[in-house]
Amino acid sequence: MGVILGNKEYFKDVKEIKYEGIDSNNPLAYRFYDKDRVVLGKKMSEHFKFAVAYWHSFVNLGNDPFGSGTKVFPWASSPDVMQRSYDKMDAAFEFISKLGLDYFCFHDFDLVEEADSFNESEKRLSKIVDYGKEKINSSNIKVLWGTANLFSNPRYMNGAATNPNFDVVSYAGAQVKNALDATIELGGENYVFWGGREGYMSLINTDMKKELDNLARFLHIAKDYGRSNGFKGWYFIEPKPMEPSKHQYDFDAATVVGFLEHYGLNKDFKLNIEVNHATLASHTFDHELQVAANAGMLGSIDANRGDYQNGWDTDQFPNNIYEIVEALIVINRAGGLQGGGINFDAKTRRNSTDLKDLFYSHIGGIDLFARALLVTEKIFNESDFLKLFSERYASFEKGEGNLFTNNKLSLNDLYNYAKKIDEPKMISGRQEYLENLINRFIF
Ligand code: XLS
Ligand code: NI
Ligand code: NI
Repeated sequence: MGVILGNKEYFKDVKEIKYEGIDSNNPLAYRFYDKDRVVLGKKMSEHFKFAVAYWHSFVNLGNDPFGSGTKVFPWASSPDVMQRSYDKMDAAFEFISKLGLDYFCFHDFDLVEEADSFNESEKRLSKIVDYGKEKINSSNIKVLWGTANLFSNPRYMNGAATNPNFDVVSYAGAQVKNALDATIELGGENYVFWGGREGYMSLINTDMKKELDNLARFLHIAKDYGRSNGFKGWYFIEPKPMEPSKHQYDFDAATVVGFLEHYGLNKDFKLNIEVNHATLASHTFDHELQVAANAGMLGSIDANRGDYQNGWDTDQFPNNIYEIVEALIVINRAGGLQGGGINFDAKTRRNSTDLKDLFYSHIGGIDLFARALLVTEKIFNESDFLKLFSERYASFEKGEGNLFTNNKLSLNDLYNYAKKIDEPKMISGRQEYLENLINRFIF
C-alpha cells in the first residue's frame, strides 16, 4: 500500500520500515518480522495483527504525577481543535503505514479532545469519524478495537458503570453508545471495556454487590446495542487489579471469566490480556493467557512490560524474549487469539523525546514477537517439548485413568484402585530440562 500521507509529512527522516534479516544493523529495519513469512501454518502478520495504540503514541505528551509533558508533537500545534485532530490522524496513518502495520486502537477522546459539553464532544467525534472513514477506505489500515475513555474525566471519580450516582452511569452509557457507533462506522473488529474506575477505594462507602450487578447490566445493554446496530466483533474485557482504583472489579482473568459466566455475558465477551496488568495481579503473563484460553476466551493482547522494581503499570515496550516465548507457546497451543491481535499498549519513556523513538520502540516490540514466534516454531517442531507435555498426563489416557477422565469412577473406585497398586512412582516435572530446552532455541 505504501506510505499514507496527509497534507504534511511528520516523520520525514524515516522511510518505510522493511524486513532486512538477522544480519542487518539498520536500527530502522526489521530483523525478524517478515510479514508474509508463514510460520506454524499462518503468515506472521496474521498471527499478530499488530496494532498501534493511539493514546500512547499520538496523544500523551509524557506527563507524570511530578511533571508536565516533555514531548513536542508537531501534529498537536494547531490552535483549532478539529485541525489538531485531523493532523493527529494524518500522523497516525503515516506512522502505521511506515511501520508496515495494518491496525490501530483508540479511545473516543484520543481521536479528538473532549469538549466542555456532551453535545459539542459528540459533534467533534462525528467529524473525526468521517475523516477517519475516508482515510481507512483509501488505505489498508483498520481498527483492531475501539473503546470509550471512562476514567480521565473527573465525573468518573467514583466509577462509570459502577458509579453510585445513576446520572453518571447514564452519562457513561451515552459515551459508550457514541464510542460503539464510532467503532462500527470505522469498521472496528472488536470493542474493549477496561474498567479503570470500575472498582472502589473503600468498602466503608461501597455497595459492592449493587455495583457489580450494575456493571453487568451496563455491559448487557451495551452489547445488545452493538449487536442491534450491526456490530459482529467480540467485546473484550481487559482485566487489571488496581491503578487507578485501589480495588478494580476486573481484577484478573479468573475473576473476569467468573463474572462473565455468572452474569450470562460469556457468549459475547472475551478477554484482552495485558502483560503489565498480569504482573500487577501477581501473575505471569502466560498464566493469564492460559486462564483465558481455558475458558475459550483468549481474545486479544495489550503488549507491554512492567518493571521488576516498580509496583505500577509502567507500560514499557516489551523486550523480554523468554516471557514472550512462554506466551506464544500458550497462545499457539490454544489455537491463536480469537478476533484480536497484539496492541502495543506501551509508551516510550518520558525522556525519549525524539519522534524516531516512536519507531525504535515499535520496531523492537514487533521484532521481539516475530523472533519469539520463530523460536516457538522450533520448540514445537524440533524438540520433544509437546511430547513431554502430553506424556506427563498419559496416565489419564488409559485404563482406570481414562475411566476417571470419562467421569466413570467414584471415590470408592479410587479407593479400590489405590489399594491394588504400589506406592505411586515419583515422576520428575523436569522444569529445568524444559527451561534449558526453551533457552536452546532462543537464538
Ligand atoms: C490502562 C489500560 C488502557 C486500556 C484501554 O491501564 O491498559 O490503556 O487498554 O482503555
Ligand atoms: Ni491496556
Ligand atoms: Ni495498562
